[in-house]
Amino acid sequence: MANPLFDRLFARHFGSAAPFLHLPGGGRLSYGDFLTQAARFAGVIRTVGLEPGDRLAVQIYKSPEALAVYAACAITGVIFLPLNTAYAPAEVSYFLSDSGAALFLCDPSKLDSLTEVAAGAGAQIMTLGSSGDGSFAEAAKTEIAQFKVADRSEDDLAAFLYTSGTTGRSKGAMLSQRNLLSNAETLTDLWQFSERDVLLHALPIFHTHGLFVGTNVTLIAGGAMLFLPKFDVDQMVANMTRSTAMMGVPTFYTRLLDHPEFDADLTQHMRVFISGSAPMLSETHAQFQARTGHTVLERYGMTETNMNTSNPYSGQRKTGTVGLPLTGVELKICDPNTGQEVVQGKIGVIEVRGDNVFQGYWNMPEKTAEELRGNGFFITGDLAQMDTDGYVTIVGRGKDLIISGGFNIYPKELEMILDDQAGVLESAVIAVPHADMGEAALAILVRSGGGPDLDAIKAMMPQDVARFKHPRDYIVVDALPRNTMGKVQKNVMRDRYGDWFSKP
Ligand code: MLC
Ligand code: AMP
Repeated sequence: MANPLFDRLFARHFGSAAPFLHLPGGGRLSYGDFLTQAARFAGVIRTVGLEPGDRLAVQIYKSPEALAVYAACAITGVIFLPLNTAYAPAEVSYFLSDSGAALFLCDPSKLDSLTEVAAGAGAQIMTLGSSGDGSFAEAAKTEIAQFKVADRSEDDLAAFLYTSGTTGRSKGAMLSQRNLLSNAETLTDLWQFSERDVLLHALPIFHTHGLFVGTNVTLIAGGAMLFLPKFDVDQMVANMTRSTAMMGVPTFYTRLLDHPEFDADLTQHMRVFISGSAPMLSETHAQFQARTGHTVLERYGMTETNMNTSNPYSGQRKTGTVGLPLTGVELKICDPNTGQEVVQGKIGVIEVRGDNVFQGYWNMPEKTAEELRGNGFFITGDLAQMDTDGYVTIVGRGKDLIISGGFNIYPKELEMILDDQAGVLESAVIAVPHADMGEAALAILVRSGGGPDLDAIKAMMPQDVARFKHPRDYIVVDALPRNTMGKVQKNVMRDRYGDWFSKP
């Protein structure tokens, strides 16, 4: 039986006493023990009736057990669908129904609020807590830890990751085993990860960065992770000397730079610091270099494509760029209107093709066709230029998207809700620079009649929308700026309110 994802990420670690996860309290979990747990979880997945190709959705807090569910999906050939733990029940409901998830795992504390949601979507519900508690973990205790590995090929789907769109409706990006494996193997080689590495891991494991980059690279290299439940700057500093490598979003780096104990001594043994998911400011690069002597290695990726480009490990790291296309990734910079490649040095939209590029959006052939060309190139929506050495610099986004602390916020999703509120004629949500999060959402509301009741709006939002998406502030105006064609000019508002979050 073949199963490339299991064979290349997990199989050789079976029975190994080598450390896989170091825990902040000082405990550690070997590869062998981790896989034994995963094999038991695989048993439960089969016992409750899931077959290869079925979807298992999880909204659980980061823990070794949560990661073992990912491994259990690889063993059983079930498609892993991790959800942001911040999503509200209404959002979870959509993901479960849209994906047709057969099983949903949630934290025991959320069982009451999510039971109906799962039932409404036709999914079974079980619980898995961050200390290994819950009905799923209980059921696993009676399963035998045997490796009945499902027969799968590289073309089979391994994961769905939902990503919102400019229309406001989330789309399930279908990732095949080949998508994940090709990218992780390329990155392991490029960044020279080995069994000697300990990755300081504070990212969530429901997104590409923490799951497919951080975890898969570690598994392929046979290294270990210092597995923190979430980013906490004191914990990062406390665990830095136990690690050899770190991956993070730019907010991790700015917060570390604000910590008084973060200096060259603390980081001198570190092999590499990698940043991505959002642009790192030149001043952050410069401060990091001045403080630690390390040049942050910046790379660029997407949910739909895994990683596309990276600065080199050994060659020149050009700060302000996202580096060179990865081996096996074809990258073109194209005219957004014609799709033709622009002349070298000109700005255009990045298009990429390769084994890293996803298989399309689940049940959305029209959306897939809009972004994934028939010839295999994916239109990223990121605006960039390439220098004469082939390094790519991202200069902006063609898509209306806010990236806040590495999480995506789609203005359209918020605008649709805000437009419906009493006293609001229309709304625009824009990205405004924010010292901590890079960008934050600012809502501009056009008053109708007596105007909106902002307190009522703020009170209404949490039921439907995850908190990280909520606008950080609201402004009420008489009209939005429009061009002569009547189109709302978000660029004018971004200029006008650009210092909103930095004003004293
Ligand atoms: C938390 N909050 C955020 C937020 N994170 N608000 C806006 N943007 C964010 N990213 C809000 C919470 O809702 C809460 O609001 C308050 O901040 C405190 O919550 P917290 O959980 O204590 O926040 P904190 O620990 O400070 O989290 C910030 C963070 C985290 C930056 C550490 O967001 C994070 O880990 N981001 C990483 C995201 C990531 O992995 N991206 C990769 C995507 S993959 P309130 O109102 O309740 O106080 C991808 C492809 C690629 O992009 O290239 O990698
Ligand atoms: P997501 O859809 O969450 O995967 O976010 C992907 C988007 O993050 C990309 O399309 C880019 O806009 C952005 N991104 C990722 N890495 C970088 C980077 N290093 N610099 C600038 N933007 C980035």
